[in-house]
Amino acid sequence: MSNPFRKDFPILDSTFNNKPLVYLDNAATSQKPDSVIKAVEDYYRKQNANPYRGLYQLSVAATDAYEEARSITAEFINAKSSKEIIFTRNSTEALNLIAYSYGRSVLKAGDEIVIPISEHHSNILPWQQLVKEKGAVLSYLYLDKNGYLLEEDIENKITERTKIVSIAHVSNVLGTVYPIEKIIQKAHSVGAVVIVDTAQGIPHYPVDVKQWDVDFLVFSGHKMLAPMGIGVLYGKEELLDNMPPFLTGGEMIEYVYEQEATFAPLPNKFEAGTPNVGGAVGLAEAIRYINQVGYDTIQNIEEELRDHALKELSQIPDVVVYGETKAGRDRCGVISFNVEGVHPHDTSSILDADGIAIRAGHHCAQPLMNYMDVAATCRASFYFYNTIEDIDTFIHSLKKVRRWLGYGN
Ligand code: 7TS
Repeated sequence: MSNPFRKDFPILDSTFNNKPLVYLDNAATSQKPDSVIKAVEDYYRKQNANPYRGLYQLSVAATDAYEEARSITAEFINAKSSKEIIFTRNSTEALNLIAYSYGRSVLKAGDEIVIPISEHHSNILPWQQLVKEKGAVLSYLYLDKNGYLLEEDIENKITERTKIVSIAHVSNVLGTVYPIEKIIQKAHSVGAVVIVDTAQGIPHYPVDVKQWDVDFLVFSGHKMLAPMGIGVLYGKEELLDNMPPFLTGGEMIEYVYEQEATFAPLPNKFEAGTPNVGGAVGLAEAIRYINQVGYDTIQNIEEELRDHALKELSQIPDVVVYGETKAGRDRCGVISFNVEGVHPHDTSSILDADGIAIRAGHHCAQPLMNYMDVAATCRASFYFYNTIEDIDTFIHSLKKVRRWLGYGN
């Protein structure tokens, strides 16, 4: 294998049924390099204590490690200040925080929240709850058959009534890369704030919050080489400053009286309870690793994988690919497909027998499945440690699926 990064990921040496693991479920979670595993281990071996609370040196070391991770994260997305970085468990928690804190305090009856139909449930359900509570409206942007947002929807549905636009950077089902800058400009022109869910974006594309002028950004560490249980909410300082706390309790306070409390300044106001310091240390190391590899390299490898996979898939009769079937910069290496006449769970199980891990189901995007009029799809998703050989093994196995199920081709 010519990919120089594979050796850094110990799990990729695993075998299943005596077949080497072919891991193509990177949109669900990425694998972790040795350096991240070691950074987390070192933290627990040498620096673990409850941060902020202790006045002894070990607690100060834990606090320093946590705050260093925050600064590294701020720099990674070009935030103005590390006060704008709130650590959460994942993207889901970050989106809930925005809905319950920001959304609840600004939204009024009749106001509108606009999201694409392709969103992950984590970027739908918090808004559904909020609009019910407020008597507001959840309005959808729809897609053309290639998975791109309809121009007329962007033009006509983001209006003076729109208070929030919340959109994924990259679709977790179709791999479409959405026109974030255009959406932000349009939303700002009507005075709406924009939330970008880059859970599927930032593992593959650089993000610069200042260049985008985005109001809120969320992502999950575990999809970009870091451990599970650490996520990020970025918010413009002036927005975060004016928002009420989401969760309350230890470490997010300034002073607590019998009936009242005052809250800590940013970022601690939004980080109630003992934080995931080990996770934050792992995230900082993941960022170092990604920076070392470089987004240009990541994209070059992934584009080659994507192009090869789309070409090979197009040549298998009875395989239908959803969304954009041609390669292009606005489509990344997340490919949803079905084998005609075969339930996606069966396809996934047959591939699993060959050691190939893909996803099958609704991918937490049921409104999109309904819109596309399919119950479920298979999904293969790539990362820079995958190889052309991985794709070839996957394609080879996929070609057997209908035959195994007795279709005779
Ligand atoms: N937003 C997007 C665009 C996602 O793809 C996901 C997870 C989330 C939010 C939620 O992330 P979490 O870390 O809070 O769970 N997507 C997927 C997926 O496609 N398969 O498994 C998880």
